[in-house]
Amino acid sequence: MATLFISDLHLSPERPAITRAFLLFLQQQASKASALYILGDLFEAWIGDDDPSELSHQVQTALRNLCDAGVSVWVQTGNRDFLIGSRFAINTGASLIEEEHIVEAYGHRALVMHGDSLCTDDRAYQRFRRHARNPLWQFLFNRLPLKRRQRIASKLRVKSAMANSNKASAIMDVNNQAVEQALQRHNVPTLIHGHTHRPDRHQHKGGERIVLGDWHDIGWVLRMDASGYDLQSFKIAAVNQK
Ligand code: LP5
Ligand code: MN
Repeated sequence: MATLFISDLHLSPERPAITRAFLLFLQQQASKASALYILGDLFEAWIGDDDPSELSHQVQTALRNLCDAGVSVWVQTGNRDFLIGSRFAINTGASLIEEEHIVEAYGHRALVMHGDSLCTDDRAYQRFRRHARNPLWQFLFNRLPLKRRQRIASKLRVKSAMANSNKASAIMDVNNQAVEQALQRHNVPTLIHGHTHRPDRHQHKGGERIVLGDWHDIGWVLRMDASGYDLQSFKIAAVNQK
């Protein structure tokens, strides 16, 4: 048995291959695990738990089936799907976890985060984040009609892509001091996160940082079991051809 970690699938109706790969992953791999942690940005953009789209329904049903099969599912939100809320949790049976959460299993202890809050050099993003996470803005956004929310989300995505194309790559990576402080704050030897789309394993002063990858032509999953951690990738096209 193992505990699995994934993040940054960015599921959207425009990329059906990723959704198919995710559904296969749940059936074939996650169903054999003891727990699945989704560390944010499962969706390209989540505009509220009342979204009646086919994708939203399909994904929630698949997660519900996994939970019903006895796998514990934990969902952390990212900068694209921070509006996932209690209705999603009830529909799926998954537990929503805080933005800094400790996982203890198989003799390991790890801090899991989406990763965006570690990118402290990206001042423009951190400013945007403070507004987007403001409960008042979220309350007002949630009350807008669905179509309007969809339009705002698409506009934000375009603005974000434009802003990113002008940012130096290093600014969009984590800040080492923020990483070391997080390891120290929680007194853990391992930090697992996504967001930066730079899958790798790094040694820091206070411990190891394992970075999950985003799903595009390949998918990424981190396995944690009694023998340690294993960051694995797999071809998404190959999964779909089966
Ligand atoms: O997401 P990605 O990978 O492109 O870049 C992120 C940061 N960008 C974001 C923005 C999201 O992509 C937007 C998705 C929203 C979906 C949900 C809608 C709910 C809205 C609820 C509001 C209460 O997270 C990007 C980082 C990058 O990661 C790397 O870390 O750099 O940060 C930015 O791009 C922020 C910009 O620097 C500044 C933001 C410009 C937005 C201006 C607001 C104008 C409002 C227009 C609304 C009509
Ligand atoms: Mn992200």
